[in-house]
Amino acid sequence: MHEVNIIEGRPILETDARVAVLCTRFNHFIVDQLEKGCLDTLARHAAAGATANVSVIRVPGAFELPVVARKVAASGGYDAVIALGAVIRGATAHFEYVSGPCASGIQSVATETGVPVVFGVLTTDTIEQAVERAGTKAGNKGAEAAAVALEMISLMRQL
Ligand code: INI
Repeated sequence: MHEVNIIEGRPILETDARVAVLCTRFNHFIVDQLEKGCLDTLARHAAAGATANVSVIRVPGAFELPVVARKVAASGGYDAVIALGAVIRGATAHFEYVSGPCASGIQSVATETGVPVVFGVLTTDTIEQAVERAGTKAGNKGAEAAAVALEMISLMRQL
């Protein structure tokens, strides 16, 4: 086997890395837990003083995440954006109208601006499933999103 050059991100929040965490107010009971998991993971992987460059931005609902993510990403002031929210089918008659545009909008922002925008939005059938993914038996989607953001910041810096 010939040697290959492997390029991969390291899960470290460097002092000069700027991260925006967008949190929806809708379903805040769940999203507050995602925010906690996210900030905790960032802090645990942060170089001394690095969390000073982490900003939390509150957004009305998941439908608004893409437009806010676009403004933040296009500002040039951030290395990654983490979008946190919860869309719960049982709680809305228009689940598809909110979750679909949210997911595709966030992906468009990332590809169009070149800034990683991490999809930390729960899309579940029930409130119980959302609770399970917000720091109980199925982990914490906010913490997972933070880990992805760290890896992506490091990866993008090497490319
Ligand atoms: N927003 C959410 O973030 N999650 C939901 O489950 C949800 N439901 O149930 O409708 C939701 N709706 C609000 C939406 O995101 C917008 O804020 C609203 O439609 C105004 O544009």
